[in-house]
Amino acid sequence: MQRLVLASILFLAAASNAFGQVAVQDPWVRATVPQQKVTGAFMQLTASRDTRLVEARSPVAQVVEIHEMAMSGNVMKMGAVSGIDLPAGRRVELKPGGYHVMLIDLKRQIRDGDVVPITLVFESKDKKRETVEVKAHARALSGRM
Ligand SMILES: [Cu+2]
Repeated sequence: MQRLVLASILFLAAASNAFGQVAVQDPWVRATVPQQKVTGAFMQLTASRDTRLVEARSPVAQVVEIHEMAMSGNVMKMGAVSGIDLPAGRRVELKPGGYHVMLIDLKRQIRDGDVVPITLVFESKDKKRETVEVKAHARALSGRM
């Protein structure tokens, strides 16, 4: 009996691992002022197996892109990337000044405290796709971006 219980626990652990490949921690969105048409979403991603963030969607924006911000000479530049590699077991941070999810052509103002749904699409090396829904909390923070 004891052994049977243990076996089913192990099975459950394996099953949840197989389905939830990517853990998303602390998703948040920078709140906007009226008329502002773009903002960024940030979070920490940890994949249990090698995968790649290839797409993001959100009902609050017409267009959602994956962006990278990096120094080019003395200038901070931002641009779309085709995806972000997530090596197994390594936490990858999307943060101001680095990788972020760019919400473009916002349909409404994002106020401090709002909850913004974001769908993340991951693709593994064997081209299998996994979708993860996150609820990002809007925070009003001053600063660039
Ligand atoms: Cu951007």
